[in-house]
Amino acid sequence: MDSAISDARTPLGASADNGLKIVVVGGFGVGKTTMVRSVSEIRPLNTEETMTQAGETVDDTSEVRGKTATTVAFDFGRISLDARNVLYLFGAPGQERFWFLWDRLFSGTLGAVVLVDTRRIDDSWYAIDRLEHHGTPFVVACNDFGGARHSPESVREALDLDPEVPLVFCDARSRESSKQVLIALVEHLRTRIAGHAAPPRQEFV
Ligand SMILES: Nc1nc2c(ncn2[C@@H]2O[C@H](COP(=O)(O)OP(=O)(O)O)[C@@H](O)[C@H]2O)c(=O)[nH]1
Ligand SMILES: [Mg+2]
Repeated sequence: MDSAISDARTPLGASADNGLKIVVVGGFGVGKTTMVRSVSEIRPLNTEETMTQAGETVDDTSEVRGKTATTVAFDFGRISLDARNVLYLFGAPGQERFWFLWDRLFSGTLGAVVLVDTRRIDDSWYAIDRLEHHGTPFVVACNDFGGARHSPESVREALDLDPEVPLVFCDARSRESSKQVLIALVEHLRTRIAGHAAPPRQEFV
């Protein structure tokens, strides 16, 4: 991670008056917190809590080696696009016990990134189901945890993805790679908007 970026507390420009919101969702340990941290220009506010023994039977950490913190509420990061437009990033917890937060979180959302760990594809189903239910546009990003890389076709099939939903591979620890995921989402949004007469103005709420 670029520490010069993560350590900076860049003040938000006074002229920034248009907030755009993107959410990063997916199962436990897929790299949501990592991605929000990688691309954010501020030290992201997050609510990582050291996992206690009480959570041991609740959160399945067997596939997530070295993970000692869990996101309690959500991650929050920010990217200034230009003098007026600011992108806010929210990383939403995937665990079932936080699902009540989701509907509020999705209001006013421009689009979403669904992060997938290809070793645990099923964990991201719920996110996709909720996004489709809300009509929120999204891209699917397979986070690289090493090992054999799955073909895009096999991931699409496993997730039963609509052919128009973009599928990309990324490393959430890399700022550049995470940025490419956001660009894929923005391009997807532009393609969708081009197909509609009047693009709705989205506000951060
Ligand atoms: N190898 C690898 N590890 C990653 C990647 N992204 C995240 N991790 C690690 O996976 C663990 C879970 O990531 P985290 O961002 O906390 O997941 P979250 O529960 O979705 O917020 C952490 O130990 C990260 O350092 C990645 O792209 N590659
Ligand atoms: Mg997290």
